[in-house]
Amino acid sequence: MSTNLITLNRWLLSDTHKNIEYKLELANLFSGIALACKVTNNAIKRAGFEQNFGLAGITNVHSEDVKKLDIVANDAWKNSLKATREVHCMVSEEEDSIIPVSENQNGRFVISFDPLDGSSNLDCNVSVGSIFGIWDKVSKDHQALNEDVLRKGRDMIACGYALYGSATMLVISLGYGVYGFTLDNTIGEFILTHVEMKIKSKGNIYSINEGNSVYWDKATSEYVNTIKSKENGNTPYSSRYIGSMVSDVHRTLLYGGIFMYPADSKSPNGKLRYLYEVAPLSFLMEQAGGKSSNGKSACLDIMPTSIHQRVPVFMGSHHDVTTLEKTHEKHSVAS
Ligand code: P6P
Repeated sequence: MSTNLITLNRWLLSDTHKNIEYKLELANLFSGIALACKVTNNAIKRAGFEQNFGLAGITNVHSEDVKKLDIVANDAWKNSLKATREVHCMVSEEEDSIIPVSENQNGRFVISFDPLDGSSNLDCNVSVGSIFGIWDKVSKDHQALNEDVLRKGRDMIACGYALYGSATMLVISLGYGVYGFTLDNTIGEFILTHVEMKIKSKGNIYSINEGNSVYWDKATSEYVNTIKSKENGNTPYSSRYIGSMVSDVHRTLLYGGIFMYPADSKSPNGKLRYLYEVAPLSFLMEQAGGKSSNGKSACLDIMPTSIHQRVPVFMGSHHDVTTLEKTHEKHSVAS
C-alpha cells in the first residue's frame, strides 16, 4: 500500500505549476470538478438501484430527449462548481443560455461543460463521460457577457474529461502536457496514474459513424475508403466506434488513429458542440502531440459565435489528421 500518493489536489499544488499565478484558485475549482465527477460516477453506478435509467420526459435546447441522469449530472456540476466560489459564469450542454453566478459567489473562471456526454449509451451500460473547458474571464464588470464565454479553445487555461468506464478516470491539461488520474474508490481520491500522455504520430484505427456514409461529402468518403483499402500495400485500418465521444477520443489518445464527426448533408456543421466537446478534447489532443481539425484548419483557432455552436471535427494522430486535411484540400481545389 503506497503512503505517498499523488492526488489531484497535491499535483495541482506541486512545484510543477509554480509559474501559474492563480494556482490556488484553480486547485479549488478542480476540487469542485472532482466532486462533480464523483457524484456523477456514483449516480451512474447506482442508477439500477434507484430507477434512474430512462428518460426524464423532457427535451433540451438541442431537441434531444433528456435522460434522468442528464439532470442529476447537470445539477451536480452546477452545484459543485458554484460552491467553490471560483466561477464567474458557466455554459452547460443542458442549459439554453449562460449560467451567471451571483456577485457574492463570483470568481474569475469561465467554465463550459457537458455534464454527461454519450448519455444515450447509459441504459446499456456503455461507458460515458463528462467534458469541461476553463478560461480566465475577460469582462471587467460582474455581468456574464458573451465576450467571456465565446472564446477560442486555444485561449483555455485548463480542460479535461472524466471517463466513467471500467475505471473512472479524469484526464486533464493545464497547458503543460496531459495527465491522467484514476479514481480510487476506497479513499475517494483521483490518483495520478498517467504522466505526460502522448499519442502515436500515426495510428491504424478509424472511428466514425459509418451509418452516416450516405450523407458524407466526397473528401470524407475518399479518405475513409482509402484507409479501408489494401491499395499501394496499405494495411486496412480497424474500425472502432462506441458512440460516446469521450470513450472514442480516450481510445484514440491511448491507441492512436483518428476520430471523426464530419459535416455532411444531414448535419451541415457536424453534430459536436464547440465549447464543451470539441474545444476541450482538441486542446488535450494537441497537448498530447496530436492534431484536431475541422477539415481545413485547427479547431482550437475557431472563434464561436454562439454557445451551442456545432463544428466538424477530425482529431487524433498527427499523420492521420494531416492526411485527412490533404484529401479535403484536394477536393476543395477541384470544386
Ligand atoms: P451519433 C453523444 O450523443 C454524442 O454527443 C457524442 O458523445 C458522440 O460522439 C456522438 O454524439 C455520437 O453521435 O450520431 O454517431 O450517434
